[in-house]
Amino acid sequence: MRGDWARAALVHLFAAGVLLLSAPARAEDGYDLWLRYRPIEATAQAQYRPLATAVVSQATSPTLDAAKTELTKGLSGLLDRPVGAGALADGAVVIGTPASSPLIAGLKLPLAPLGNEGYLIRSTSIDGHAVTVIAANRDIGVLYGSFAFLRLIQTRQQIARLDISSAPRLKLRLLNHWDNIDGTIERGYAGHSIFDWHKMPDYMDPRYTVMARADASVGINGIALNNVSSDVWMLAPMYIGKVAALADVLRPYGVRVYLSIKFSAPVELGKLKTADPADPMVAAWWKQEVDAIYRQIPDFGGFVVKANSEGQPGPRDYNRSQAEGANVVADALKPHGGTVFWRAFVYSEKDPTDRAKQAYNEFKPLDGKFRDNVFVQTKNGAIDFQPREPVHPLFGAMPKTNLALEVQLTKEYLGQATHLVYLPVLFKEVLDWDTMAKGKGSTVARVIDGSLEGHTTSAMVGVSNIGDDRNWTGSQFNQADWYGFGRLAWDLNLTPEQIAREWLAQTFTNDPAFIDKMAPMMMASREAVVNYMTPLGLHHIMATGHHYGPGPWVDDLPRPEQNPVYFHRADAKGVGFDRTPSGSDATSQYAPPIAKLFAGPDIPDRYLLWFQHVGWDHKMKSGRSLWDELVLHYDEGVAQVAQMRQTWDAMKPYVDAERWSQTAAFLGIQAKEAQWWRDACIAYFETFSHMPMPAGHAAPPHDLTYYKAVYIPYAPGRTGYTAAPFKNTPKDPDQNGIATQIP
Ligand code: GCV
Repeated sequence: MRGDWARAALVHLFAAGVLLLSAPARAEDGYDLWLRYRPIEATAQAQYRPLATAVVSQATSPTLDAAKTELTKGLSGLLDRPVGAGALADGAVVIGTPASSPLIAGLKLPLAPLGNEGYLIRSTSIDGHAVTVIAANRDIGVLYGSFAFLRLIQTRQQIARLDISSAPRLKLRLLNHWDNIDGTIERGYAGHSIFDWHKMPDYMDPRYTVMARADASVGINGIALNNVSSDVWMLAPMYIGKVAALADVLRPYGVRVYLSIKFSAPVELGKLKTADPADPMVAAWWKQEVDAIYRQIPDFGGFVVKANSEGQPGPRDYNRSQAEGANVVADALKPHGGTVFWRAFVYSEKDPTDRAKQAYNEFKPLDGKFRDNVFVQTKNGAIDFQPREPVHPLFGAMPKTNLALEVQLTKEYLGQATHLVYLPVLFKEVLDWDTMAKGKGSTVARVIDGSLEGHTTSAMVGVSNIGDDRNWTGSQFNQADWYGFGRLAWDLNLTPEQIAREWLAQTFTNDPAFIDKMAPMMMASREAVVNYMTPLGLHHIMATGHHYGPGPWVDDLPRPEQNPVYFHRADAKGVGFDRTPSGSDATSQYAPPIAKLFAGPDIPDRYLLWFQHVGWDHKMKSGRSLWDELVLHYDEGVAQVAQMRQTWDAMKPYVDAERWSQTAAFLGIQAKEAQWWRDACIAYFETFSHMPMPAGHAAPPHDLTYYKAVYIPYAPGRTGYTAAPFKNTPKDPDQNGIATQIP
């Protein structure tokens, strides 16, 4: 009896011990991103341990040391035993370049095709020892290869017979932080800026290094530090000193710094009379300014410029073209190897032309006029980062110009911090889009990688979603957009599903029971947001200013081309923007087969209301009327979010409490807001269609007045946004008893 009791107690203790050992080592809040390096399952440890016993690095440099540190940290964590730097032995991981490592040089590896950033990982033997080598031409390739090696273990790939080589498809893979010097972030939903300019350079927050590691782990090799709607102070000497200190922190990780500049800087900072790019004094000022930057930051990346856009100054102020503006800055950067990212996001309230056409009209005639160190940085669509947009017609239309693709990671129009929307699906839709510019197969991917027109440089840019929240990006799942952006920019052939799977494995657990449910949920999440916000080609019907929540009724903004009613054009006859030849003729900015498709009856449903104004009873491909189809899509979106919540509920056993609860709460917010979107939009469009709800679909619970009165004065992310209500919003909602809360 005594023995039985003792045995039982032992069994319990053992069970408790096992539980303790297998429980997450500490509470997780998302800070460690996908670089958590928590111990993998014991069986997997047994497999991997003999193949990763020590790290052999025969030289030191900041980048090689970063690689060594990452490997020893990662391997020790994943394999749950100390893996240090050591000597050549069985199972060693030998890292280096032929120049820095005699062991690597002796192997005579085929590194030439890998360029400056590529890497090779190979299982081989050195002096009779079975080893893994991580080799590259440059130290940065070794760092990228080290992250890739760790990823193999994190995702439980075999590492016994490796022969992998990889080089990035795009040369420049950049994030644009829209951070202001005062710590706010335009369209930032993850807290304040992580850059504490006031304390730099004396205090360099360790988070800068963690961020650089994360960027490097997915191959991001440059960041613009400040908002494209730029503050001229950023170029002042006191800030350049701080930027130099930050560049020192980021350099070992292969991340170069860029700055957004204000075109009027020669006047505002330089005290010149003009910023006219044709004025020799202006050119000389830019040269002197740029030379001064490079004296402190020899590998400075260059400038991002938002000119003559949304109130920003630019060359048009002096009757000069966008190309003349770009070139004066490019000429100053050229001797130092710097690059200009000149944004094509231009539209004017003074131009009555369809806003979707304006950038093309202005930039297309300038094809071939930009210097070779200029990229025309073009948003994925011609309006503004909508849940779905047809691709910007400039892609494929400027063969003699370097075009960079700009996508937005911070979800300004897609539910901001809390909605779970996995963006690589959107990015891939854009990259795979066939512009038909040179016949079939002229995809956006081939435009931006330079292969379509034989350009030697290439770039993709993501508007960052990083802030000082503990989880960096405002939600756990927004991290996947940062991760996925980098992975895709490195390898445009990856599928969003592959990326989701590897991100899930690293960020949560490798358990197939988790991943097989979560990857499809992430994949479906993008279509869900399209459905509950802007189905069938609707666009830009968000509330104004902050773009949070529905506002299809807004018609009173001083700039007409920013009003939601401008975009949907609902009337008694129907809805949609006629961009066919009988309307604004924006369709003709696309290659002829696409123009014809978009202007004709075979247009895919998903772009219908973007390009055509159709009757409420228009017969859709499904046989249903447009009105019924619209309602069905809104309801489908709401149902998809309900499904996502159910899926996540079932994932509770696989996820630590803190990250699970936060995500569950955010999905709750998303469900509430999806319903709000659906109800408000149906209530609004019904005032035009006057059609009954399709059978089985409930009418919105309130009338339109109710939804119009919802007033959110301080939604985050809007720099300079004032809380003053617009005409449509009752000034004193309580007085007339109208709700101001999200229903
Ligand atoms: C930085 C949209 C956003 C602005 C942003 C602008 C841009 O209009 O709402 O906040 O400004 O795009 O990309 O320049």
